[in-house]
Amino acid sequence: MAQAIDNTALLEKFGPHGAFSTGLRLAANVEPDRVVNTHCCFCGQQCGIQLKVKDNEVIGFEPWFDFPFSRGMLCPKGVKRYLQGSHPDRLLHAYQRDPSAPEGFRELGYERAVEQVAGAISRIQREHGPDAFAILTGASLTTEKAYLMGKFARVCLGTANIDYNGRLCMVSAAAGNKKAFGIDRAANPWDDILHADMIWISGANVAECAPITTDYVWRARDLGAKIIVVDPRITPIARTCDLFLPVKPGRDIALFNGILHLMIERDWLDHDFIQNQTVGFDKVAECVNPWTPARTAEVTGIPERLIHQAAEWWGTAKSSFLMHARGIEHHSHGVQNVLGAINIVLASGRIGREGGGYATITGQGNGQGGREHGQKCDQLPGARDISNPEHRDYIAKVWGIKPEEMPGPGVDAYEIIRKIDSGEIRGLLSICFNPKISLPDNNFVARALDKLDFYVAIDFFLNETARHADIVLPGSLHEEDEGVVTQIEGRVIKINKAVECPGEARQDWRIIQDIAAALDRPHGFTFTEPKEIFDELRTASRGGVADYSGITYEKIDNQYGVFWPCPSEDHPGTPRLFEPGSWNPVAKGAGPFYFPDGKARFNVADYTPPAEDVDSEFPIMLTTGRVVSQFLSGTQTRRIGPLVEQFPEPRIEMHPQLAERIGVVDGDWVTTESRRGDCTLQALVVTTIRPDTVFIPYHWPGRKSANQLTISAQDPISKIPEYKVCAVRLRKAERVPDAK
Ligand SMILES: Nc1nc2c(c(=O)[nH]1)N[C@H]1C(S)=C(S)[C@@H](COP(=O)(O)OP(=O)(O)OC[C@H]3O[C@@H](n4cnc5c(=O)[nH]c(N)nc54)[C@H](O)[C@@H]3O)O[C@H]1N2
Ligand SMILES: Nc1nc2c(c(=O)[nH]1)N[C@H]1C(S)=C(S)[C@@H](COP(=O)(O)OP(=O)(O)OC[C@H]3O[C@@H](n4cnc5c(=O)[nH]c(N)nc54)[C@H](O)[C@@H]3O)O[C@H]1N2
Ligand code: SF4
Ligand SMILES: [Mo]
Repeated sequence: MAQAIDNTALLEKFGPHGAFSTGLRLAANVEPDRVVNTHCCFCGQQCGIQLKVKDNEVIGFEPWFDFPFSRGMLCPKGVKRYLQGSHPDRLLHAYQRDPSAPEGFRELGYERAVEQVAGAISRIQREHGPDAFAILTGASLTTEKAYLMGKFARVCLGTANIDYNGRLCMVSAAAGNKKAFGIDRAANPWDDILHADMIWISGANVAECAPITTDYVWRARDLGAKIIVVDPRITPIARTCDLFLPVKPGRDIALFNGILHLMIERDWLDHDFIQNQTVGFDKVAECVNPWTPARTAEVTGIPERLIHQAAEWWGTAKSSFLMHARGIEHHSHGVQNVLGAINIVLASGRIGREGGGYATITGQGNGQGGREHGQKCDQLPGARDISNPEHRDYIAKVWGIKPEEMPGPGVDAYEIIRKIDSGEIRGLLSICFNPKISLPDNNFVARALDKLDFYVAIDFFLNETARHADIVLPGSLHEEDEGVVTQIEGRVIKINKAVECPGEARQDWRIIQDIAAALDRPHGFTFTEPKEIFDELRTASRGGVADYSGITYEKIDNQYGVFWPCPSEDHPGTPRLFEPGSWNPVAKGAGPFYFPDGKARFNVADYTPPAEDVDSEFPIMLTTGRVVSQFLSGTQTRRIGPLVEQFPEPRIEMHPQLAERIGVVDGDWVTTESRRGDCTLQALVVTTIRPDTVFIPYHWPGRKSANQLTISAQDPISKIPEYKVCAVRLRKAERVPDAK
C-alpha cells in the first residue's frame, strides 16, 4: 500500500522528477499502437487530447487540433496528466483497514471486499434505518456514473442522503441561474466572446483556472474588446485588462448594485427588453436606489471613479459577455452575488444573442453534466426536482419503482458530515470526493469521519479521506472508462476508453453494480456497458429542462459534441440559449426564458456582510483558491512530478505593507490563525493583492491545508461554503514547521 501522500515524502521517494517518467516508455522513443481521441481529465474546459497507447499503457499525448473549443491548446496539467496511470500509488487491489499492518491497511480480495461492504450497508440500514447510510459523489465522474449514483442511492439503498462535491463548486451559480432564467447552463457558446466589445470578469482567475478561456478573452481584446476584472488580487488576466476593480472579499453584490444604480440614473438601460422579456425590475430598482457610488465605494473598497468608469463602459456597450466563477460564488451570500451579476446583464438587455453573453465558468471536468442528472440531494435526472410529484412519477416509472418508494430530498454534503458527527448517519460510501481536504474547517471533518461505524471509499489513489475508510475499492482512471461529460459551454462530449483497468481495479459503475448484486438488489443495476446507462439516462432526462434525449454517442462523434437541450435525434442541439423560437419545454413558445410566461426574472439581491467579518482580534481577510499547476485536493496533481516542481508548496500571498506590519519578508515563515485552526507557511510577498487580504491555495493536506482555517458558514439557498472570506491574524512563525 502506498504511503506517499504528501509531496515531501513523494520527492524523497522518487526524486524531483519522480518515478513518474522513468517508469514510462516516453512517447518520443516509442511508436504507439493506437491514438485515442478524448478529453483532459481535469477542469471544465475539457480540452481535446489524443492519448498515445502502447500495450495497455498511456505513453504520451498529442493535442487534438480538430476539437473546436480548444483547437489543440492544453495547459500544464493537461500536458502532464498522462503520467498518473503508471504512478506507483495507483490502487491495484481492494484494501481493508488493519491497524497492525505497516501502512494501516492490508490487501483484500475484490469479491470479499464487496461482500463486506454489502454486509455493512445491510447491517447499518437494518439497525438505524435507510437514511443512516449516506453517499458522497463527485463531478469528475462521467454523467453516466453520476446518474447511476443517484439511482443507486434512491433505488438500491433507499437513502435520501446523497450529495456531491459540486456542492462546493457550482451550486450558487446553479441556484442563481434557475431563479433568473429557469435553467442552469452557460447561456452562450464561447465563440460569442469574440463578438463582445465589453468583457466583464468577476471573481475568476481565468488564466490559471480556465486557461483556454484566456485565449478567447485575448482574441476578443485583439478585436477591440475592453476588459473589466473584479478581484481582490491582480491575477494574470487582470494584468492585461483595461479596468481592474480591487474588490474587498465578500462585497460583490454591493458593486453590482452600485453599477445598476448608475445604469438607472444615467438611463443606460434596454427599456424594451426590460418591459417585454423580464419581470421584477421595479423592486430591484428600489433596492439599488441607496447604492450611490459613495456608499458602494465605502463597502467594496473600490475607488469611486473606477465604479463610475465601469458603469459607463458596461452601461453604454453595444455587445458584451459577463462571466464569473467561484470568487463571487463561494460565499454565504453566493446566490445573491450571482443574482446581482444577472441583474446588470438583464438591465442591459444583452443576452440570448451573439453579442450578448453570460456564463458562470464551470469548474470540474463534468461540473455541468454532474449537476444535472440526480446526484444532488434534491434532484432527479433531467434537472428535475425530487419534491415535485410529477417529476417523481416520471422518474419512478423509468426506474420501475413506485413513486412512494422513492426517498425525498436529503441534506447537503456538509450537513452529511454534521449528521455523521451527531451519530444520525452511521455509514458512508464516497466516490470521487476528498472532503478531508476540500471541506471547510476540515479538522472537524476528520473528527467526524472517525465516528463512522463503516466507511467505504472508491478511488484510484488512496486520498486523504480514504485513509479513514474501513474498505477501499480500486476504481477507474479517466482513460479506463468511457462516457459523456458536459463542458463549460454546455456541450456534451465523449470520454473514450484508452486502456483496461490494471490489477483488480474496476470501472466505477461496475463496482456500484457489484455492490447492488452483493446486497441482492440487482434490479436496475445490470448494465453491461456505459452506453446502456446513457440510453436510460436519455429517457430519464426526456421532457426535463436538461433534456439529453436526442443525444447519442455517434452524434457527439460526428459534430464534436452536442449542446443540450437536445429533445430529439433530428434536433441539432442548442449552442445558444434564450434565442427566440428555440425549443423550450417550460415556456412552450411564450418567450425565450424557462418560465411559463417565457420571461426572465430580476431578483432583489441586497448586501449582507460575510459570515465572519474582521475585528480587532482577527483583523485580516483570508481568501483561498488555486494555482495553475495543481488541481483541487491535489490527489492527482501532487503525484505528477513536473507539476509538483512548478509550485511545490502552498505559500501565503500578502502585500508588502502587510508583510512589513508583521515584520516578515518574502520567504519567511508566517503563522496564520483563524477561530478554527492555524497553519504555518512561507510568505509570498507581492504587490498584486489588497493589503487587507491574504490568499492561500488549498491543494495541500495536513498542516499545509488552507481549510484548517476556513469557516463552514454556508449560503442558505445553495449551501455552498464560504471559502472566499474569513477573518484571520498573522504573526512571524516562531520556528520552521516539521516537513509534514
Ligand atoms: N489550475 C487549476 N484550475 C482549475 C482548478 C484547480 O484546482 N486548479 N479547479 C477547477 C474548479 S473545480 C474550479 S471551481 C475553478 C475555479 O476557478 P476560479 O473561481 O477562477 O478560481 P479560484 O482560485 O477559486 O478563485 C477565483 C478568484 O476569486 C478571487 N476572489 C476571492 N474572493 C473574492 C471576492 O470576494 N470577490 C471577487 N470578485 N473575487 C474574489 C480570488 O482572488 C481568485 O483570483 O477552476 C477550475 N480549474
Ligand atoms: N479552501 C478552499 N476549499 C475548496 C475550494 C476553494 O476554492 N477553497 N474549492 C472547492 C471546489 S470549487 C471544489 S470543486 C472542491 C473539490 O473537492 P474534491 O472533490 O474533494 O476534490 P478532488 O481532488 O476532485 O477529489 C476527488 C477525488 O476523486 C478522485 N477521482 C477523480 N476522478 C475520479 C473518477 O473518475 N473515479 C473515481 N472513483 N475517483 C475519481 C480523485 O483521485 C480524488 O481523490 O474543493 C472545494 N474546496
Ligand atoms: S486542466 Fe483544463 S485547461 Fe488544462 S488541459 Fe485540462 S481541461 Fe484543458
Ligand atoms: Mo470547483
